[in-house]
Amino acid sequence: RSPTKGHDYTKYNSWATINDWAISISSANPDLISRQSIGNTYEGRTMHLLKIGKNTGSNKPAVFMDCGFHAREWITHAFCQWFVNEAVSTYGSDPDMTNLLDRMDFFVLPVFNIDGYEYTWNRDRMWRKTRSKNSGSSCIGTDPNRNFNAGWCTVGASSNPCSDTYCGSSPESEIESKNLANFIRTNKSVIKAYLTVHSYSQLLLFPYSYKYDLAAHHSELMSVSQGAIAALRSLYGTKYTSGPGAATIYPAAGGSDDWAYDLGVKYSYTFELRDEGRYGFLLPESQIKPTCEETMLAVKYIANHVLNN
Ligand code: ING
Ligand code: ZN
Repeated sequence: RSPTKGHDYTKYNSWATINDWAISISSANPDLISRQSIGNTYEGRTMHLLKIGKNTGSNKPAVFMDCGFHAREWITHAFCQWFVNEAVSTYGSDPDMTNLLDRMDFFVLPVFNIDGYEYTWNRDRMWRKTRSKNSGSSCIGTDPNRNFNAGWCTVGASSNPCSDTYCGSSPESEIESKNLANFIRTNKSVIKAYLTVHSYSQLLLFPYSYKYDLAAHHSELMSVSQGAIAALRSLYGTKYTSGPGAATIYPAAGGSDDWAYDLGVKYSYTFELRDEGRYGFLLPESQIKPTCEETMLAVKYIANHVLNN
């Protein structure tokens, strides 16, 4: 895979570098990766989705995973790149990964909020939201994780465009949210799991966040999350907590995991990667490798459960 040889997975990479990497790793692994657009961002950048899995010609169950909902959560963008590389590098040698890619597909969106990510590189490292204009306000952006149609803007979200948790003018008002939601709606017959990667706090959350009601599949979601965080912890001892969003972190409406779950994607999880606040969003590059390695174990655990149930 020479075209991707120069890519540094242990550094934070700019959007331009990630975009070039996605093209390279796809064309270097045509038997395992295909690349498609799900639409453009507000500022006109293309949201490329990678489909990773052995092409069998038949419909396989799929796991959908996105990174970079929130611009400043840089470890998440790094994790999606790591995941794709690990998948293609260990296919054929790791029996577990080989089995997963033979029998299922992973849809990976390495950067959801591309405009916001660019902004964190060029203007404001702590930017969270999208970069869309709001009518009647000089404040920019909507919180994409308050912009989905799940108890939209009822709790833990703001109707003030200047807030970091602004829910937008309506559900899916953001083109990025609409593009993602349209893809999942169109492919919901194959998408069995929805994983959205955030940072930080070391949590593995599942529905609901917009209400305190337990999800219909609460016990299974809980036991899968416990297995996943145990697998994660087995590598370096990193402690995670898992549970329903509202009770575990805070009540917040409009999240993509709650929306996907109510659409019918049973295994819907939000990761909150390292750390617990020492560095927060400014996680040092020295922690990219261990964070990604341990998180791989949790994602593989969930994927195996999906495959076997
Ligand atoms: N945390 C998430 C946030 O959007 C969350 C927590 C998960 C809220 C699921 C709603 C639904 O606030 C971070 N760090 O962004
Ligand atoms: Zn986030």
